[in-house]
Amino acid sequence: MTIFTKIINKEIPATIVYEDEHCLAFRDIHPQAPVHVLLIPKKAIPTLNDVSPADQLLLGHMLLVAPRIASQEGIAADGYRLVFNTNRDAGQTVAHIHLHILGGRALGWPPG
Ligand code: DGP
Repeated sequence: MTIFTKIINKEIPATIVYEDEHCLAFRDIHPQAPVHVLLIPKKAIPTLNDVSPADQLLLGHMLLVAPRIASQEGIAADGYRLVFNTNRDAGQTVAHIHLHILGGRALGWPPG
């Protein structure tokens, strides 16, 4: 079990900005931008490499929810970035897939 399962189960606190039956979004504890929200499925999937066709609706749902959160956070028009870090080279530190929603400033490219 990861720390994100504990957040889903409300065993540890987080600043939740969105929740439905399939997913949860909360503010990143180490924000890298003025808006930095993590959107996670309630289903515990370790990495994007572990998704299966059965997860198609869930992942599509997350991509529909993310812009709604961006709009709610006031960054939709100016712009934002969605990131799934996967495994070591991308710096994934929590083995429960999470979609970073980053915005509120001009974001550099390419990533470091
Ligand atoms: P990643 O490096 O892609 O695995 O991102 C994991 C993110 O999760 C990282 O930006 C920090 C955040 N994080 C880790 N533990 C907690 C926590 O307990 N609460 C919250 N709100 N965020 C966390």
